[in-house]
Amino acid sequence: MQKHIDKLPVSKIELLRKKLHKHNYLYYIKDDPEISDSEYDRMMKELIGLEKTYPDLSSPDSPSMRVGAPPLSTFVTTEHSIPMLSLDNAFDDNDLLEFDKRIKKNLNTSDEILYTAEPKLDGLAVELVYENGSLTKASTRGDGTKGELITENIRTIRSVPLILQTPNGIKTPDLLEVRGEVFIGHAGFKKLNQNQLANNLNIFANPRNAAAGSLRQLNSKITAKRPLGIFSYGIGKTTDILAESHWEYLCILKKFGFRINPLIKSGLTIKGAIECYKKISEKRDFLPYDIDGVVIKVDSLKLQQLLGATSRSPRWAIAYKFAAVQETTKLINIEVQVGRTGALTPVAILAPVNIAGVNVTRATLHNEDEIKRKDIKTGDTVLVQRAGDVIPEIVKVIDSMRTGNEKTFSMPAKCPVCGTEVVREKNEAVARCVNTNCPAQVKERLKHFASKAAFDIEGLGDKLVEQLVEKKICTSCADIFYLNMEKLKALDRMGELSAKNIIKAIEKSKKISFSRFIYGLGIRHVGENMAKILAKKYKNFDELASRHPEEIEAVEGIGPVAAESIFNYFRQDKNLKIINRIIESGVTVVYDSIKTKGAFEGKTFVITGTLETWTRNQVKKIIEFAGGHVSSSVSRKTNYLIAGKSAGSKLVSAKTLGVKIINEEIFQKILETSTELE
Ligand code: D41
Repeated sequence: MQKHIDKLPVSKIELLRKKLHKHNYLYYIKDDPEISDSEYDRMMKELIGLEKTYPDLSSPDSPSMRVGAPPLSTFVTTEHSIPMLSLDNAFDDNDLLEFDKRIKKNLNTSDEILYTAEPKLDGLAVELVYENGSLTKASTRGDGTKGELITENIRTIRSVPLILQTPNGIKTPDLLEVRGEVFIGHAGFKKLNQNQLANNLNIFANPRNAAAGSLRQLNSKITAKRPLGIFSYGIGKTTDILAESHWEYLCILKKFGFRINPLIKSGLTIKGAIECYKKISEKRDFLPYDIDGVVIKVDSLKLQQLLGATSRSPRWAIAYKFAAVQETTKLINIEVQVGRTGALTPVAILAPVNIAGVNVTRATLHNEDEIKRKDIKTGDTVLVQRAGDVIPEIVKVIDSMRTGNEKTFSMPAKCPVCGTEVVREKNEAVARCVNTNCPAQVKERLKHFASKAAFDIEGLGDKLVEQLVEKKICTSCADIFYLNMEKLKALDRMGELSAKNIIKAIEKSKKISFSRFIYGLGIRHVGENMAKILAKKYKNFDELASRHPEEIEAVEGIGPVAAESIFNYFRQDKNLKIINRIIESGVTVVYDSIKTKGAFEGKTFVITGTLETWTRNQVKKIIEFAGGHVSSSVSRKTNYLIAGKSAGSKLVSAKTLGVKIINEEIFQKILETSTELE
């Protein structure tokens, strides 16, 4: 009997997809629909029906994927192939003229430089990866180096092409990484909050928070219901794209079907860019989405390349920010905080006030001179401003509100925490507590050390750190690694389980990259990015500690002040002792120069004899990290025997079986040169 086989509706599905892609583009990118919404919905319904019946024909590129995919359990992080740098800021015309001067000086030219000016969307930067014309990966900017994989969420955004358009048969590149800003417009934001309210859910303070919350949904079906949009502003890594300017890049992106902000202007001199900033500022209140400034970019890609970047941002771009939103409130008190480096920072305690959607209760006062200059007194009514993510600050005192009962502030002569004399060095605006053992400093150093970007010790939060320091259980970061159940259980509100979890988290943190370790030390002027640069440049602590300031300063991305600070840090015996104690506790540093990951994939090692520079456990951890395995006895399957001093019977067996024998020195060499073992 012959079975009846349904003819697969391949061409029908393909046609529907093609039509839906086209009408999606006409609606969301061109803003010029050809068919009614109900016609679109009907086609989509038909497609979804067919894909349900024939699951083998489903495809990640299908327009139906915009409704969301099955939920994830966690987000996976992913590395950007080219770091997504930040933008430097300009706050007035003069900053912009200085930027232009710097560029001319760097390029050693007096020729006019041409710029593009684009509205700076107040959303979240993302990267979209297209392989052979299809969207395969999308991620958040994250820390610039690594972001979270949010592919399914991005697919739900209607203005993101799932497949690249190829008008007039333009060739699709094998690889195209597109960068853009995801945001929620005003109308969508209003509707979303009405909806949240109606469903008894929290409302979002502002469109940016709403966009961030929507992108970070594990369930993309929720994201699909959020009114997210995107404007693309640049290209990351790519193949096959020939362009000479940023403007050309944008035109190519437009052809591929990306939404490009219509207010972008190119071919501007610096004066023209300032004019453009003014025009965009005037339009700001009428735009259907939030912008917080104008990004000015050198147009020529060749000049961009010549200018390069610092560790933080490209030298060829700057964000000219709009003046921040301001409110008035009462300054109730001025507290003095002691930071990680001993710097005393006066902080204004304010009567709570909502500024652009955020509840503000504190503002930084920077330093004593700033308070004097602005004539700020306790009890004053002050104008407070908040700009983007920046800590709120006081703009000025409202003189007319003074009653005469205001109190003048003076910096304490002694540290408010440890009582040590406060020192303010010549040419420095900050006063410092010079006692490096000051509990406030130790606490801040510990918090920094355990923070996410450093040793990332879960559970070692502010409250715990305060107790550990106050009870003198930890006087330095190294003490963290000598905590045990007994010490932890003696603390207030510490149960058996919490203590166990903390010990576990500490153990977990003991394998750490060189850059995180450097960052965790909290050396003045060494941030995350600089720590990464140092870890790439220097093999290990010995090498880093032996360098002179001039040598360190010669490294791209490191300035003279940081170089001096790094040099001084390693000249202090106390610091070297802390590093040694940390390493002695069993912390394994994975050096950048050691491209271990996968280098020992599938290889079996046996360790024998007495090792001199490593503990057996360290060697084991490194091998396992690199994908290898450590076994206790030599067999034919053993690839390598690491032989220390006075090796015995295992060495004999290895020789008889023809197993390759290496000593510690060779093991280290293999790691450092990242030679793949054959
Ligand atoms: O509209 C924006 N928010 C925007 C952000 C833009 N129009 N251009 C940008 N260009 C860059 C460089 C020059 C570094 C490629 C950016 C950003 N960066 C950016 N967004 C978030 C961090 C950096």
